[in-house]
Amino acid sequence: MTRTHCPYCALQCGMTLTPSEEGVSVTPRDFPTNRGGLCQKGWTSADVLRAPDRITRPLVRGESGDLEPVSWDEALAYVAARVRAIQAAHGHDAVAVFGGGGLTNEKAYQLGKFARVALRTRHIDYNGRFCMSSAAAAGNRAFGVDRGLPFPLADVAGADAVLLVGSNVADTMPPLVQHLGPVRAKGGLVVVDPRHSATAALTDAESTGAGGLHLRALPGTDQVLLLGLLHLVVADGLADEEYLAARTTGWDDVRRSVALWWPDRVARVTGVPEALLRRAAHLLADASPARGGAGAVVLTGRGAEQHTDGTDTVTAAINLALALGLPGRRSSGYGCLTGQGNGQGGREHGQKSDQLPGYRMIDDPEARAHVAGVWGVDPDLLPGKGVPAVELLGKLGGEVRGLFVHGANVLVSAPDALAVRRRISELDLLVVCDFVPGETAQLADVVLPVTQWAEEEGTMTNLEGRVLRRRKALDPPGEARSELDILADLARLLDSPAAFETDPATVFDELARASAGGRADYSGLSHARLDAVEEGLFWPCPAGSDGTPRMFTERFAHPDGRARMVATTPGAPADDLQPDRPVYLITGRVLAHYQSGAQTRRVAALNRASAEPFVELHPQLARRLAVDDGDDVAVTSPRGTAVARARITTGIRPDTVFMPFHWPGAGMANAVTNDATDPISGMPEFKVCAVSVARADLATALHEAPRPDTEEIPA
Ligand SMILES: Nc1nc2c(c(=O)[nH]1)N[C@H]1C(S)=C(S)[C@@H](COP(=O)(O)OP(=O)(O)OC[C@H]3O[C@@H](n4cnc5c(=O)[nH]c(N)nc54)[C@H](O)[C@@H]3O)O[C@H]1N2
Ligand SMILES: Nc1nc2c(c(=O)[nH]1)N[C@H]1C(S)=C(S)[C@@H](COP(=O)(O)OP(=O)(O)OC[C@H]3O[C@@H](n4cnc5c(=O)[nH]c(N)nc54)[C@H](O)[C@@H]3O)O[C@H]1N2
Ligand code: SF4
Ligand SMILES: [Mo]
Repeated sequence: MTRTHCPYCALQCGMTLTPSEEGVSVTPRDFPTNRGGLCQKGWTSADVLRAPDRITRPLVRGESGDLEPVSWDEALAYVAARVRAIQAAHGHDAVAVFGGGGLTNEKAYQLGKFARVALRTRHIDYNGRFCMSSAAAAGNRAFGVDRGLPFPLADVAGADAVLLVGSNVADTMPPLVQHLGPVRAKGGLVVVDPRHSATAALTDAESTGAGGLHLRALPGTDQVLLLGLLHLVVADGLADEEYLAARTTGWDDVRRSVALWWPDRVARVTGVPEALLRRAAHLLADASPARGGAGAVVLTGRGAEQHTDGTDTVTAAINLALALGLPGRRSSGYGCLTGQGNGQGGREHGQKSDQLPGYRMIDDPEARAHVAGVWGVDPDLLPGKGVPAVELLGKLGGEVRGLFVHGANVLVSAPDALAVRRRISELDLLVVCDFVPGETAQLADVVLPVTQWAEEEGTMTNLEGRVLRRRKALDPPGEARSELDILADLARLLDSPAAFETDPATVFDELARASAGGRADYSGLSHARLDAVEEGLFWPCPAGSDGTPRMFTERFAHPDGRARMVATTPGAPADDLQPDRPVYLITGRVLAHYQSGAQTRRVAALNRASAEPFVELHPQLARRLAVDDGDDVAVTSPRGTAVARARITTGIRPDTVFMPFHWPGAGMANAVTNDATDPISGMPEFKVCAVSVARADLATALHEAPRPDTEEIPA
């Protein structure tokens, strides 16, 4: 019996693995986030361990153009030789690394070190840029530190009201819904979503008895809505002036800036009736401890964040929370619901283009000296700042000639993915480490097979900032190896001036030293210490500390101890409605599939639950387009077209269609999405762009729909 955690999302539900005939079987385990619950993906997660097309040998593209099995020595020697040749011709920065928020802390740390000292490239970034970067930027700006939830998830259950902006937890983190139970029973749940999502449905009176509020805002208007709520807080005298004076700076500016956003104007921009805005503002204010309530929590998800003004939208959410005096108070605060399994830890240990381990900035001389000291290299050898993910993908085939991919499937998940496919095919070298032949691996020159969650030791940091142990239950199949071994071998072949450890506990100890004194301080943690506690430990955890479940109770992380309020101005979608593209496309997730689907599309039970992509559209729009339920519908932008079956529902606004992004091929949502990014965080605007929508049989005459073909890979 092995006690570990689910391989997928940031809830990191506790599970026990028991040896079985097929390998291991999964049973849920009581852990503070899931309390014995698991979603369908967690229940079936062991199926991916035995995926029939699992990669078990290193593959190199041969003369025939096919990927052919070779020995590890051959594969790694080939990679090292190609890297040397590219760097000799084009410089160190011509080789780039693209990481992932699913990697363990140990792997994320080692990948950042590998890029900086073995490849000596400034070009490293990761898929967390698609996911967490706007909330991280806003958290750093306001609080001086970014931890998704600065309090344990269970605290939410003690609140009277929860405002959930652009998050569909009922599908994306089902066991989390338990923590909302008491709030729903009091009628305190407020959900902002253009769709009547499974989470919005939790506010239905029939579902709870009490009922909450669903604010069905126009896509991309969350910031206006939040400024409108803050306007009402000011106008109705609901702000916690004592807290604002004692614990924040910038309130005067922010107060003045929301004067413009009176309710009637906000109602016109967002489409949310004035009466609902007033009820939401008062519900939150009455729940705040300052006004005698049990607590109020403001949470954001990707619906609010994946916009070109995402950082400012999160800032507006934080300003609202601060005005009500919530952060650092009991059962109260602001939090962002981090998405990937190690979306939190993945952003702390050096995968970001501008950061070194422990959340240190790579252009800070003191930070460079500290980390270079741990690595045993000269600080001048470390490269400078790179560029965020979308910009990095834009350089492929140009300035960047070689790419290592660890834990992302950008051919399906990146915005404007057809353009990414074109650029990737221009590379001189693409090396993909993965355990299944995802769409990106299928294009690679070299595919290196790696271990999966249940085959490895390590740590993950969940959405609460809780560091927990991933444990090994079985051996990997064939010749699959840990990325820690692969990186160490490659570093040696590239004559790295620093040594690379391969034992996860030893790598963790090194990470802990590198993080010491940084914003995300892990120096008091070790595998042994984490093994001795049942429920993990929260960072910051400097040596001698027992960790920090609740942050900001006394002070914020800025040097003056105060939170910084910054006035913001809402932006419009970068690709806004046009006469010939009169509908908004929004994108997101379904319960049964995870991200690019590389893992979950390999699980039969999940394919049965959710077999194919679809387009959700309102009956009014469907009637106008002569579309029946189940018809193929083409959704088109200047980037490309996606064709998928119509699902007609009154749950969506008539001016908006929704598509999940889990599938490649004709129905790939990211053929259509826009790669414009937030200027502060670099996060792309996945959540909104303007499209034309038509029945596919009528549309193909108008647009030559580009249909990315899927290439075969040898088993
Ligand atoms: N089943 C499943 N669970 C997952 C994942 C998965 O792929 N599948 N991925 C994990 C990861 S990495 C992440 S980041 C999280 C994401 O978790 P969520 O943020 O909950 O997921 P999404 O479905 O991307 O977006 C949430 C909602 O935003 C709405 N939305 C779209 N546009 C807007 C808008 O302009 N404003 C507002 N307010 N809402 C809008 C959508 O209708 C959708 O219901 O889920 C994690 N859990
Ligand atoms: N249209 C649209 N697009 C989106 C989003 C959206 O809401 N709408 N959401 C975005 C978000 S929030 C995210 S997080 C991204 C995620 O999108 P991706 O980055 O594509 O994420 P995954 O599909 O999880 O891809 C992970 C890949 O890494 C492999 N893998 C898993 N663990 C490991 C490991 O330990 N080592 C290695 N080497 N490989 C591993 C898996 O098999 C898989 O092939 O998608 C983004 N794309
Ligand atoms: S909610 Fe997330 S962590 Fe929990 S079982 Fe589902 S995918 Fe796994
Ligand atoms: Mo994500």
